[in-house]
Amino acid sequence: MLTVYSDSHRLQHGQAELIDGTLKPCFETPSRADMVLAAVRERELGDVIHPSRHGADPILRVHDAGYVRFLETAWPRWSALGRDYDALPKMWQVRRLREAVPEHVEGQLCYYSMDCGTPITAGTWQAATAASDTALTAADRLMGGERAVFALTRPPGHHAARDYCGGYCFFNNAAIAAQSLRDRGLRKVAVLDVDYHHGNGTQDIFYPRADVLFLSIHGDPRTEYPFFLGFADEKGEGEGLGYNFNFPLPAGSCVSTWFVALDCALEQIARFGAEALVVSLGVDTYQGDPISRFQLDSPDFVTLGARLAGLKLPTLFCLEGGYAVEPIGTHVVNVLAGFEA
Ligand code: SP5
Ligand code: ZN
Repeated sequence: MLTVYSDSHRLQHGQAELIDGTLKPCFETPSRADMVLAAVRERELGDVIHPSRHGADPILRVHDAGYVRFLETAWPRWSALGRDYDALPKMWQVRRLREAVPEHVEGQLCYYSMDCGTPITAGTWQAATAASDTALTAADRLMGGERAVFALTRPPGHHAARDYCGGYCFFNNAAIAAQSLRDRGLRKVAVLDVDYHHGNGTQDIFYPRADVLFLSIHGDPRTEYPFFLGFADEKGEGEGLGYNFNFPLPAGSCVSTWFVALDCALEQIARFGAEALVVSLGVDTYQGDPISRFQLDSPDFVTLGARLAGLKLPTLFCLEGGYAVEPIGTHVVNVLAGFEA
């Protein structure tokens, strides 16, 4: 399988995230992508190519223009205030507060963020645009006839909604790729999110639409991040009603429960008549993940890949979460090798 990868991911190297009430070193680190690339090479998955630049247009197909401008200008404006540390928000636009976009970078940071775990750094813009270029280059190759392509995207994307960042995500790489496939002529695209956390950003982007089916299997938001979206009764709106499927599972759910949900999701994708599949591939479902609570073990990721291959669709994988850094490469490549077996 072809892999698309850019070293520019290293430019996103946040210092700290707010977790359990204190600032802790970021779980989302450059070493994650380094480990995945090392496993791709070691297991001889296939060629590794660099992304080509696609500019802002394909990003603006799924993200709000004001949000994109904010991400581009946030660091220069923040550092112009004499701040040489990462930008993190300190409040949110909650119920009954004004919805107007503030003028000051500090206010905009709060307005355009979902949490305090997603630091904007000197290199965030470059890293995030390189990640979306990685997904877009993978989409190009898929349209060129590849059966499957792996976009080794970092920072991840699935928590990034139309107009906010969060959950370590800035641009929604999987959504940008799915939209690109639509814009190049595919009529129906499915996005399946197997990360431990609900893909709130991808759901937000495609919620009113019937041309992109979104499905997510994740820890139940009654107890798990991102708390405010990902319930089973969220089914889409307007024309999109019936084209959004959430499979929330209790934290601690066993492997067989997880695979039952996967089978339900796969059945819906087949029924929909998808012409291509985009997989938001988080491996934080692993039993040893430090911030998640499912039970998958290394061989289960091979099974996941094999099940996905059963759909017989052109498939684009985008890397999302997975915070047990040492085995992350094994788990990701297990999925991809299981797909190809
Ligand atoms: C892409 C992705 O997987 N993003 C996940 C973001 C989750 N951030 C908040 C995690 C909070 C987990 N709390 C567990 C505390 C362990 N002591
Ligand atoms: Zn996750």
